[in-house]
Amino acid sequence: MDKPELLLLGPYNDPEMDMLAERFALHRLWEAADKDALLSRLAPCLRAVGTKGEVGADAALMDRLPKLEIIACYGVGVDAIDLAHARGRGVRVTNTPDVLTEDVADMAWALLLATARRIPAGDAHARSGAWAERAMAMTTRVWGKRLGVVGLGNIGRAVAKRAEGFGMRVAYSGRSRREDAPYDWHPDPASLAAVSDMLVVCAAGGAGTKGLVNAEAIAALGPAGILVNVSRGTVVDEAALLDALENGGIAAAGLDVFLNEPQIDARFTALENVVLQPHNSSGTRETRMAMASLVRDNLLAHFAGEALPTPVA
Ligand code: 8YV
Repeated sequence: MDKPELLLLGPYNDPEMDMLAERFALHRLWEAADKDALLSRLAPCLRAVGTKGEVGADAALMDRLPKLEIIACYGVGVDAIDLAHARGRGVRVTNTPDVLTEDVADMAWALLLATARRIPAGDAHARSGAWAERAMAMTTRVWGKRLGVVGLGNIGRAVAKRAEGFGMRVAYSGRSRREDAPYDWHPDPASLAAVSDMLVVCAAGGAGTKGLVNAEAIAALGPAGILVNVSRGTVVDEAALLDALENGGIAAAGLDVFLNEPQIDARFTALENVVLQPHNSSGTRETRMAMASLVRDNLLAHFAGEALPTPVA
């Protein structure tokens, strides 16, 4: 039997695409010299699209593909997929929850420790020979401090759990109190920031959380505060964050996500009090393969007429 066709909107890692190619006839949109021509050629029969968190799928793309039945997202965040349009068209959407939770929490902690303990500056100090001349500048303690988690979903909980090992007092903000969580709840990031030394942003992206961590929250974190973001650039007021980082409004930030990725605001690269990552929190070989496997399993289930393992819509 012929393999079903699968249009990938953006690249996965090579071993993952090789794995998908065993079961699907892959078409790589980003490599097409004439994308429009590829879409036109596929339109009469293409039933499945694979995308990724930051690429998503908009209404225009869906409408180019009248036979489209399913969009499988390699990523948990589906904020860049027009879910309402997919629902209206009867297009199923799947994502990759759970498999990436612990890696994203690890990255939040890596960024927290790297910013507070100034790991990149220490590395440069040891390499450059400056060590023989003088001690590096003092850093900030992490253990025992007050951690605020914005958004206590699976990833937020995994971040909070790691804080136990650091003897930290944890609080969180979110739309509603989580009765099963042993932490103080705050209704918004500003009141959470006021009682936190460090704020880790884990809330899902999308219209409902746009600018959730606003200028008021950043100001409430204060001049000694550290902000980490592993969710989406849209969740933080980036202009307010840049102002605060430049003017001493907060001490430092560890950022994996930005507005306008991958062309991030050049003001970030001029700052010494930031540690930057290229949207790579889930970027371990193990997790990325698990994500791609879940993309495959959702697509295979769909083509077999079985229940989807991880449906969003
Ligand atoms: C990925 C993500 O970096 O899960 C998400 O929502 O943004 C990330 O895990 C991305 O989807 C892979 O390109």
